[in-house]
Amino acid sequence: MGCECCRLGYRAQTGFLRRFSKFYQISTRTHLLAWSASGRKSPPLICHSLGRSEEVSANYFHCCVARTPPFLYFSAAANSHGPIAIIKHLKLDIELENAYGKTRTPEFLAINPCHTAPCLEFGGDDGAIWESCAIMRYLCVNNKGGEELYPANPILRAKVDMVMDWRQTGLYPCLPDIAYMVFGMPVTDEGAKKSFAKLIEEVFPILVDVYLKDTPFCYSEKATIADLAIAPTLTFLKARKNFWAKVPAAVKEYHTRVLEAFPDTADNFKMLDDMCTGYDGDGAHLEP
Ligand SMILES: N[C@@H](CCC(=O)N[C@@H](CS)C(=O)NCC(=O)O)C(=O)O
Repeated sequence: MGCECCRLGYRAQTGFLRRFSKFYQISTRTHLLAWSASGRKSPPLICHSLGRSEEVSANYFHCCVARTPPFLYFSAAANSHGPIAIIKHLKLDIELENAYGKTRTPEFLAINPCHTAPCLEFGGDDGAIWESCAIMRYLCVNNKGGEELYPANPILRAKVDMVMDWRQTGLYPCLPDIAYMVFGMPVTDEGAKKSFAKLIEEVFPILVDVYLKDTPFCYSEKATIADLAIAPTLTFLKARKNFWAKVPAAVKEYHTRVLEAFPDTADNFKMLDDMCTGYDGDGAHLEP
């Protein structure tokens, strides 16, 4: 992302940068490219803060913040939880950027025409990738410690990949009608009941009796990205109180086990949990 301030050649003083970062609650990694202050007359600058480009101009103070990629654009939804958990677990130097309300903006669409979060922006000619499972694989393959979450053994890795594909094609399509009303999206009771019946009859038996048959996590003694793909999505079922009551104990225990394996992400998990358990609108008390 080009920055008008670079062209202008301003440079921040270290002390100012520190105060500015604290004031705006931006990380020290954020790069303050230029500033001018105290009545000095300067031309309008292009501000890239919060992923938006907007012209800023003030009488006494001009600033420009340009964060250094990579960033992970995330949402409150479960699709973002896996990538966030990896970034926190492996302590990666990747900034998190809330994509709420931004995914249909021209700036975001230029980065990700599929308008989805999570989205990992590399910056420059490298562009970005989206799709939560692709992001999780990329983060693990390219960072120290990643093998812990994405096993190197070819057979085990293939099974983790298989479970992740199944999550996208078998499990996830059952969830929108059950829970997307918490995001204000239209759903139907009929669709929710049908989806829940499929979860009970087909999806959960595969999860419990096949993927978790011999191990506490999918094909593994330790949590992997396959579990990060699956478990956070199960929180959605709490939006329908009477559905959640009928979720098998083994599925609930697995859900808890995985989320507890990533304590650094507890706040993100809790935000979705609060949204779902706190939902009391249409269909909240539907019988499955
Ligand atoms: N298959 C995608 C789904 C991503 C997705 O649907 N993200 C939603 C939030 S759950 C989103 O960002 N929607 C915003 C929009 O479409 O503008 C993945 O696994 O990452």
